[in-house]
Amino acid sequence: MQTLPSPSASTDFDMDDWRSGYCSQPNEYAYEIDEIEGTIPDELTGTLFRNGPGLLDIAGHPVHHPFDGDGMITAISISKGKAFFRNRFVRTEGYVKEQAAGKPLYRGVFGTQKPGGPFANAFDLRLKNIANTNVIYWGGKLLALWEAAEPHQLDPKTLETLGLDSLEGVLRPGEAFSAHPRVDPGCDRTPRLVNFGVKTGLSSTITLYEFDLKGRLVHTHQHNIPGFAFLHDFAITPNYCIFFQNPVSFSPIPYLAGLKGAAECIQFNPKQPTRAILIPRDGTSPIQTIDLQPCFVFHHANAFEQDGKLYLDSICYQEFPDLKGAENYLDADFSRIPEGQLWRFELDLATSTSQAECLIERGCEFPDLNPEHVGRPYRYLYIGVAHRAQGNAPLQAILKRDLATGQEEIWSFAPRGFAGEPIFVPRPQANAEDDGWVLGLIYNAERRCSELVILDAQRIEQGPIAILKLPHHIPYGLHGNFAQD
Ligand code: 3ON
Ligand code: FE
Repeated sequence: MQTLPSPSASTDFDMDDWRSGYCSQPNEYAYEIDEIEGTIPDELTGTLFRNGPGLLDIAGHPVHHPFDGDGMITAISISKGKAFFRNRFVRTEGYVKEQAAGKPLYRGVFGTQKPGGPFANAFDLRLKNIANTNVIYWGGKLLALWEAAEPHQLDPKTLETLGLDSLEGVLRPGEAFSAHPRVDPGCDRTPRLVNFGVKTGLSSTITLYEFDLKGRLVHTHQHNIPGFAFLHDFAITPNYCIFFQNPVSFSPIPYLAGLKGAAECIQFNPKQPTRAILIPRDGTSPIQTIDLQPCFVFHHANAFEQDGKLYLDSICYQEFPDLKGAENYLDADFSRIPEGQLWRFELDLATSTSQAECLIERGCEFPDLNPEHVGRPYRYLYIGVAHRAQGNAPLQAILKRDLATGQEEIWSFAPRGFAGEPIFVPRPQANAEDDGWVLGLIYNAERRCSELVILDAQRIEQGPIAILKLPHHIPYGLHGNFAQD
């Protein structure tokens, strides 16, 4: 095992190093990666697609929060031990117009404002679909996702933007489609893409969609739930879609008045429970709700049904992890922001009661698992973690947890490397759940460049088996997927 130095703010990372990963990357590249340390496994073939904010400024005006940055897709295609890199901005209407105008023309959900103060921003309630959160390949289409509007379709080879995509007329213009679809591997091996869209208000409407492999809608149903619901992600089992309704309220006056972004008007109410909402996938059985301890959840790792109970593994924050009043996200005081921790919830459907247990205390985000186990019992979880064992800090390591034994394996990129979402890719014809690789796009602050690292999922502690060194950086990203050839 690597020796992890004792936790202390000065040993695991330097603030300027961390900040430097949030520089804009305005360039678009296409080249074969020629600096490779180690060896790319021959059996690893396909394309890693990632999304995230590529610009942290609009023509020199900094965004207020990275989640407001224009979506940029990175694609790294791997075949026969070689790798080809490409990155391209999604040509959203907002990106195209702002780049032409040379100034911000829209407000961002996370607080970016147009120049000119509150007068210039008040009552401008248009949403700029920035297509920056996830990218999936499904039904022969590459789709860039942003949860508050419809997807953008891209050419999977060139990453050229083909336009907004209504999914064959399923979505109305501007209709929400979450950035966290789940692929149900299917009991009969016919996978389905399951996703939702939410329309918020005094009550909220959740629409569920299931698509077949060709991208055709096979099932949809709609449900109204009481109260404001900020639902970034969900989890599925063969029988349920599961949502966590965070205990938050929305006070939109500062947003309407041009003072704050919509997401900055969310307040956490620690005295209210978090509510698990279980929607049967048949679309007709009644919805069940179960109250849980108050916490804030963006992401779920997985869910499964076992012995009449429903288990859900989720990244929980003690409260909404906002910037705690920092003027600038680059000056965020990590010690004041709660860290995410992995909790397992056991939901008893017969009694509508729950129990919760913390599985990973170390600050963590961005879980992944073997895609064959989505919605089913599973043993191995991969997740980005902080280098230090306690407290909040940037993600600098990749952790694999054996949920059966509690054993953990870590590989850390500290002090100068910063991690994001690890992606597990099964080895073709694998027969063990962890037989495959873990891919991570790491920002190396020493070189001010990013690197794709490949780890053997059964030997995390041996470190990367290959490091693909890019001659430039990719700003810290959000989510992505590996499309196997
Ligand atoms: O009333 C609604 C309020 C609201 C917040 C209206 C709404 C639907 C427009 C809305 C919009 C929400 C949006 C657009 C959310 C987008 C979220 C996003 C882009 C990213 C979320 C990321 C979450 C996490 C946990 C990231 C973690 C990052 C790190 C650990 C560091 O890299
Ligand atoms: Fe997410």
